[in-house]
Amino acid sequence: MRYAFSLAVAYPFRACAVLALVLCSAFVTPAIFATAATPTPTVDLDISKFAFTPKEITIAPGTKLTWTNRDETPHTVASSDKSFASKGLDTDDKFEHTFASEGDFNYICTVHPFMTGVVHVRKQ
Ligand SMILES: [Cu+2]
Repeated sequence: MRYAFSLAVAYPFRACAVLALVLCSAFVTPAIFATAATPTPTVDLDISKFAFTPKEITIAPGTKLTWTNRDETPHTVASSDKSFASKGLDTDDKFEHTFASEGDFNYICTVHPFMTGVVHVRKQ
């Protein structure tokens, strides 16, 4: 069930569809979960020289972004709408967030608020 939980976190709508399928099926097997799973698309971003790189990015819903701090200075990744926030990231620390739904997500480094970035989540 831990797998089902992570599926629900990463793909809430797909998880609902899978759940409906399970509830309707008299022949439930773990294979249903295995065939429903698709790899999560991932994109890597850098935090380097006091900037998010790329500063602006457009992704499809369900994409996971991973920020890596390449600076010697601690940084954070924190959205304006408080939908995600990292802890302080030391050198080479990573922060991941999966964007489930469409929208524009502005974020900053709370230590250096002049560091800004934006994620556009759009169906493609
Ligand atoms: Cu910073």
